[in-house]
Amino acid sequence: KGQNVIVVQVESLQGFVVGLTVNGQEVTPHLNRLMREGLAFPHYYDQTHHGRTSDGEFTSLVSLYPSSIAGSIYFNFAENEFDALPKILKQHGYATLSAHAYTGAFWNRAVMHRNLGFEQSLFSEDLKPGKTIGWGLSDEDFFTQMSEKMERLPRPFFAFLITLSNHHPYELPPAYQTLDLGELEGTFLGHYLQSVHYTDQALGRLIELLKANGLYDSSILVVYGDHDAGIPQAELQKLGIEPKYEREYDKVPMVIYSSALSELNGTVQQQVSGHLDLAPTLLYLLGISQEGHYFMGQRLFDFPDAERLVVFRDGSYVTQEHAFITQTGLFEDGRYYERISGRPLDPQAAREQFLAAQERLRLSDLMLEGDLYP
Ligand code: GP9
Ligand code: MN
Repeated sequence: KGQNVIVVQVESLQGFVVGLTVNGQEVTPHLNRLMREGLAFPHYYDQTHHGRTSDGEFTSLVSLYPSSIAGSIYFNFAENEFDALPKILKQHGYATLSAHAYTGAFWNRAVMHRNLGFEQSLFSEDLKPGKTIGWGLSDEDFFTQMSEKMERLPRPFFAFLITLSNHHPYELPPAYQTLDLGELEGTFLGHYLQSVHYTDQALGRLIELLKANGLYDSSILVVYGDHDAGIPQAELQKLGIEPKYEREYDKVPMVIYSSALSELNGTVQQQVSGHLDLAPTLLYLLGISQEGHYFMGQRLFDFPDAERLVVFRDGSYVTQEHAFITQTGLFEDGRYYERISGRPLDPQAAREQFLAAQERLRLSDLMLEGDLYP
């Protein structure tokens, strides 16, 4: 209770990189270490849809599903009133800051971040110049500026930092490519590995700065990926990744570290979960009651639930034991599997949970399209 909250949403950080080594080199050593030091969620599914990064933000902060309407909620429902994590934390005395090194017009963030309750938002137009990678300021310079910024914020604060450097097509300037990739060098996958390795290094720098200024031990630090990396299957195969069903690898790393988690630090939570679970989880950790708040996700603590459904916008879902995957949204087109082994099962057994998943999507759509929060 009372700790600062620092949430880092990492661009295109997909789950398969965790613990991965290539040519004897760890691809994400800093993320791996944080996952060993904090509480790791290896089955955190990507629940985004058309809105990509903006869906990553929206599902995590608002805990509603992405919209079935083409385009991003950040544009289509910018006039709505939402009950979002930053707004709730502001009501509980938190200073709220969001930051991202691209223009505030992109994804309509300048408008939506204010709507969601960020008192202050910093975009490329507000940041100091520095080294540039891809679309803008490098993650390393971004984190350095943000560390200085967070030091000066009133306490407690909630900072939501969205990275940028690890963006498709992942073509990092040669000077930043530090992995020795052998025959993967120059391939699409090779570019991604170099790029995600760079962002991991920047994350390591952020953690170092937070340790030096005392924020590491007075904050809850959350790091997760915004969505999958969009790597073609033929490329993933080079790492021996062969999905037994669609979405098997559509997971993003998720880790929570807080000095106050004591014995939970250093543990791995095997339960399935996803983006929508972030807001209720953080409120729970901070001792803020969920009463009067309407989340479609579920907190990741103190909530053992074998029936937990992680629902995707297209009507597919996973549970601890099973995965139901439909390409068209229709039950009749669905396939049903044992989630871990990939063994195919009779889809008829999935009907009841499919309908429960449909009901959740319907309620979420009603909240969104009816602007029902008020
Ligand atoms: C741009 C960045 C990228 O600001 O967040 O968005 P994406 O293309 O991943 O949706
Ligand atoms: Mn993105």
